[in-house]
Parts: sequence; structure tokens; C-alpha cells
Amino acid sequence: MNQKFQLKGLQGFMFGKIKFYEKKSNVVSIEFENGRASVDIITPSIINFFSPLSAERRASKAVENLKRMPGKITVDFIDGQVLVYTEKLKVSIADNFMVDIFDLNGKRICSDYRGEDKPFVRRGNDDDGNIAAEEGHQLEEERKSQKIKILKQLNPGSYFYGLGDRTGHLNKLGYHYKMWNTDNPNPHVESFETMYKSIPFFVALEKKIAYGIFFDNSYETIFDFGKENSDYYSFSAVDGNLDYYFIYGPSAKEVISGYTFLTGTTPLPQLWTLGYQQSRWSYAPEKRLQEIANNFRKKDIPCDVLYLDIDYMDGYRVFTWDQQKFPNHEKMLDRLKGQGYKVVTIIDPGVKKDKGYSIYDQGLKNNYFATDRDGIPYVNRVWPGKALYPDFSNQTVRHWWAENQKILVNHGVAGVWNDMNEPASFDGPLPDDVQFNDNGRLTDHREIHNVYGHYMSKATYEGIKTATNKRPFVITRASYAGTQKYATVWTGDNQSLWEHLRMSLPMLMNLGMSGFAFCGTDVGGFGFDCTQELLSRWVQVGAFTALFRNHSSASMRDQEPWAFDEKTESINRKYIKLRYRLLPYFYDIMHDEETTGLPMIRPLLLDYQNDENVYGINDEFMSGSNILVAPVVEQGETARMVYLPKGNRWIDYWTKAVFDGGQYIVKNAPLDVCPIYVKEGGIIPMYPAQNYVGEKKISQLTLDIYPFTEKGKSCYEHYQDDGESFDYRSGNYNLYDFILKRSGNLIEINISKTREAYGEKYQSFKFIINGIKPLEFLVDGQTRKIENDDDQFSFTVSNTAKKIDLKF
Ligand code: MIG
Repeated sequence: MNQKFQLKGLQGFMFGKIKFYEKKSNVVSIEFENGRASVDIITPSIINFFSPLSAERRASKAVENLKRMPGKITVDFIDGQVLVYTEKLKVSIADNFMVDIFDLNGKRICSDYRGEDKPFVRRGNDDDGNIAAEEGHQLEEERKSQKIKILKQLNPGSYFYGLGDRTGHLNKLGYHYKMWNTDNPNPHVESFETMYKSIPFFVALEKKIAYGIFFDNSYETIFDFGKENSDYYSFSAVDGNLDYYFIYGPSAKEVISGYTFLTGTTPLPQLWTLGYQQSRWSYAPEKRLQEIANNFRKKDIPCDVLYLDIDYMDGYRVFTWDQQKFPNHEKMLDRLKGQGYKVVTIIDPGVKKDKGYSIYDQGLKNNYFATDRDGIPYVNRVWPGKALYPDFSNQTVRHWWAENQKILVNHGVAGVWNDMNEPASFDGPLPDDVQFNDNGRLTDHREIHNVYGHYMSKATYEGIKTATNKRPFVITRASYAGTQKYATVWTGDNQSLWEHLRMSLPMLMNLGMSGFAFCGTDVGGFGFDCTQELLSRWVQVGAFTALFRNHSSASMRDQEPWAFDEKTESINRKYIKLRYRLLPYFYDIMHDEETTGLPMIRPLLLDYQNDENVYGINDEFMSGSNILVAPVVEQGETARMVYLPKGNRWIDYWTKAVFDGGQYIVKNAPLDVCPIYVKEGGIIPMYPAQNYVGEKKISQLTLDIYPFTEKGKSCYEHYQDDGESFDYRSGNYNLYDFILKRSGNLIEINISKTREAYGEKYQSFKFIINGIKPLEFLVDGQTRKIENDDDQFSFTVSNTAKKIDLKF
């Protein structure tokens, strides 16, 4: 038996023998006895495999404006196989569309599985398996309904990552997941097969070689990483086309860059969006919101963003304000702006069925809502009661929704938070046959469900962009592949449980591996009541996640930084201030990410792929490539084991002690200490702490330097712009290169400005040299006096300095 494409009612559909092939520019088309397929060379490392199994090719919802850079391609036909050579890969296509992929040395990277599709049998306690049917029937049902199923050979020593923010652990080997955006109010547990997002992309790592597969199918899809059978892994779909991309590494970083080359990277956000954010369901009325705002300033805890959850609206009608609770919202937003706050409001998709409410009236008049088969607007129930669902798959509707953003942003709202867009529904799930109009083509809920939140985010992004001409800040709960171009994501309704803090790390790392660089969890937990210790540990993780937002549910105990006791408050202050000091470092990561797709919070394997010890580490992550964070995620723990990867030495951020890589160490971590390590040779740019972004004019950049203990050279590129507009896209930014070298008893630092276009330059640089005190110190050849006599040697130079020599 062979790779199977199971068409409904037809078991074991097979393509049959190759009859004919032809190459036209970068596409090789192959005709089989029973079907046709194409192999499309996007780049030498990215190849699309396609067959129109149920429909003609449709515009991808994830891949927009695809740039092709195929390079040189040659095609051959040997022993009944079509062989396609790119500049990086050899692809062989045999009868039945069996695909094998090799590198140019002939090493096999990925192969279709040649054996039977044979899931394990779920045994019950009785002979006829009734219990099995009751308890574990799902797998059987899934198999029946899968129309397309691809099996790939699974080799021992394989690891799998990605699929967005699935619960459980970092490595997905042995697990099975379904892609069907789901709002499940139960506490997220490891056994969940669905979540809010559907990101049908994964990275496979085998014997230090990484590749990725992106199955671009928005219908319900299933990914099984060797759970149903240890000999293969598979991905399958209930409908749509066979349409997947193979993305070669060999590094996992290249795979992510390749995937985001296809689906897009997260655009550089406004600087303030990387600040601390405070939310809750809900800050209302106005007086309560103001109290929160004042408290942050009074308590000297930095904060940039405050949220308005659903209760700011008039009866949950989107794009309205409750006049009782917020009688003059424009004035309020203005006042908060004066205090340095940006206010983000929630917007759900469900539009209240309510004659006379203008959003509803407009939508109804123009047929903007999804309908039933007879064209009658489909009604379900969400927060406003009976509600209708805008058809975001339709460009005209997206345009209308985009225009509506003005109602918020023109009055001073700084960003929009999209919730409930799986879409959620209180009166049972939307039926499969709810109709959508995908730009003129009628289709149903089965195809649009997983991209509903994606299209809503796109509309929101575009609306805010047009209205403000600034980098839009959109947060969404539901997503598909590619949503990262439009929105920041959070992992939805977690709970104030240690388990959820622990699990947030692999969830965020896998989101990062799936192209979502700008992500976070509700710090402190959404449901259930948080504790002093849990919040103290959670804020230590939050300080290093791109979206740093404390949020909690209605009726939960207060969870603001000061809501417990003085100790908890001071730990919050300490880590929120650290976050603000590190802002230029995080901003540099996001700037770099816009080109490379590499996330802020990353699993160790991304930077240390040669060290197999890190492939399964769940409770440590890299923040960019210079900082390793090993947070405490267990209640009561005051020390923990930390694995420091092979390849360089590591410096304890707090004690400045130096450690060799490739070992486990034990770090004491009392409640106020989050274990943090800086890579030897690391250069970390820092700002002074501020209450909010823009409070202080930053005229000096601090560079926190972790010199090599022996020989070494490192380079750090720092980026500077206005922090909010799109002017950087026309070149209005500065770039600084800092090069650190050590040989023997000499340390040399070179500063060069590789781009000087943005007007507000730094006046000076302050260097902190950790762990070393020189005997002699020169700036551009001039000897300078060594002033400080404490352990930490620091000095300031003007912005014209080019070379610093330290002899010791
Ligand atoms: O049915 O708007 O995940 O963050 O606070 C709950 C109220 C609706 C779910 C979101 C949560 C938000 C809440 N929402």
C-alpha cells in the first residue's frame, strides 16, 4: 500500500503511475493515471506540493504576495521517477505521488511512508469494545472523515515543534492535535486536542537536521506525530486540497525564516506595546479605571497600557460606549494620555441583533453577515444576546469593519483587542453549512471557521493603519497561519494555576516557532484566584515575553501588582522596571524579527541546535540570542537546576559568576530572583527605567557588556527610530554596531554608526563592563582616568567615540 488520499467514500485513493510530466519555469506538473499534481519550487529550500483533490487551487489565506526566488532548477526522469534538483535539494517523485527529499549530498531528509495507514487499536474492557466506543471513539470517527491524509516516515530520535500554542510540552512527538479554533472554558490541560488557534505548521528535528511542513488547509485538519503509529507521522484534512510546503533548514532558524518568508513576519510594533500592560474584566466605571491609572504612578510601577474589557460598551454593542459608566470617553482618554497611558478596547465579532443600532442596520442592509443556506442572516448568541457574524472572508465586509475602527481610534483608543473570534457562540457551534462569501465565491463554515479570526484581525489592522498611519496594535485570540502579520496574540483563558504558568513556557516557545513572535499569556492567570507567590513568579516570566499583560477574569480577586502585599508589589516593581530598562534590547529583537521571523521568546534548540540536551527543555528559554531565562515555575521552589547549553560560557546576571556551557548547575532562587544568564560576549542595550515609554527623552544609551573570559569576538547591532510611525520603512532610522573583542589582557570595543538618518540621536553611550576592572583605559587613543572603585567598571563616552581599549 501507498501514501493515501482518502476521498470520501473511496478507500485508499491512489494517484497511480506517472504518465507525463513537464516543467514550466519553476513548476513541475505531473500527470498520474488518476490525478494530477504540481511541485512548485518557491526557493531552493521551499517546495510546494499540490494536488486539486476537491477543488481548483484557491488563493491561500495565509500566503499573500508570494515572492518566488527559485534559483536554478533541473528536472530528470530516471527509473520511473521525476527528479527535481534545486540549488539545495533533490526531490524525487514516484508513482502514487510518493515524495522523497534529499540534500545535495544524497542524505535523506524526509520521505513519504510506504506502509499501511494503521492506527493503534484502542482496546476496551469488553470484547466488542463498547467502552472503547464510549470513551475513545474519536480517533475512529476522525479516520472516517479524513479526505486527505499524508503519511511521512517517522525515524527514531525525531522531535516536533510548532502548531501554535498547543497545551502540553515543547516536543510534540507522540501527540495528536486537531486544528479547529475552539473556545473551551475548561482549564487548559495537556489532553486538549484543540485550542483557539489553528496554525498547521510544524518543525521536525532529526539528527540535528531541521525541516518544516506547512499544510495550508483551513478546513479541520489533524496532525499526529507518531501517536497512532510509531512508524509514521501524518497530517490530514476533512476537505480542501492537498497543498503543503516543505521547508528545509538545516537549522530550525532557517525553517522559521522560510515559513515566515511564506506567511509573513510580525511587523515592528510601536515601542510602547512592549511596555507593561494592565487589564481585567473589567475596569469600569471610569472612576475605577482612573484609580488604577493613578495607582501605578503613585506606586512607582511602570505601566503603558490599560484595557477596557466588554463592559465599556453599551449592552455589548460593538463600537459603542456605555454612557453611564463612561460618560465622556474622549475626555477620559485624553486625560489618561496625559498620564502616559494608551487605552486598548475589546471588540468581539458578534453584532447585536437590534433594529436601530447602526452597526447592525448597516450590516443587515448590505448583506455583511454570514447566512444560512437560504441567504437569511445566521443568528447565534454571544455577549450582546442574539447576534450576527460579519462575514470577514469578504473583502467588502473587511473594508466596512476597517472603517469602523475609526469610531474608536479617532477618539483616542490606542489599540484594539479582538476576542471571541473562533468564532465563539453560546447556543451551540455554528453549523457546517453557514454560508460565507469569499470574495464572490460561496463557501461554508467548514472552510472559513479557522480563518475567521485571521480575517477579522486583518480588517482591524488595516483599519487602524489607515486611520492612524501608525503601526497598529491589534490583539487577537483566534488565528490561522499568517495572522502574525496583523496581530499580537495571547493564549486565551488560562487560570491562576502553577500548572498554567509552567505550561505557558512551551506554549509561547511553540508559538514563536510558528511565526508568532509577538505573544504572551495572561500574567497572573485569567480564571481562578491568583496568589502572592504565583504572581511573583509569573511577572518574572512576563517580563521576558513580548506581550507583557496582566489580565484576570470577572469576579476573581484583584490581581494588580499591589493587590497582595508589599513583598509581591516590590517583586512586581523590580521585574517591570527591569523590563523597561531592557526595552531597547527587546525592540532590537522585534526589529530583527521583522526580517528573520525569529521570535523574542525561543526554545534553546533554536540557538543551540548542536546540543541535543536542549531539544526537550520546557522550563528555560532564550530571550533573543543573548539572554537565557530559567524561571521558577513551581510553588515553594527556592532553587532550581539550570541547564546551560554547550557552545559558550554563561554569566549569572545577578551575581556575575561565570559558568561553562554544557552543564547543569543549581541556582538559588528566592522569591525575588528569576535565574537569568547572559551569553559570554553579550552586549545588552539599556534605557533608564521610565513610568511609560516617552516619559523621558533618551539621550544616553547604556551598554551592559559581558566580556569574554578568554579570547573572543562578538557583535551587536542596535536599532533606533521614532518608535511609532512607518517612517522607518522609508529609511528614517539609525543603526549602531558595537564590536567587542578580547585577546589576552586586552579588550577592544568598536562603535560604528552604520546608518544615521533618524534625527534624535544619542548624545552619549554609557558602558558597564561586568566582572573586569582595567589598569589602563583609552578612548580613541586617549588615556582616561579610571574613576569607579567598585566592582562594576563603568564609563561614559560621547557619541563620536569610535574605539575603546581596556588593558588589565
Ligand atoms: O466569554 O471579554 O479570553 O480575556 O476577558 C468570555 C471577557 C469573553 C474571553 C477572553 C477574556 C475576556 C473575556 N472574554
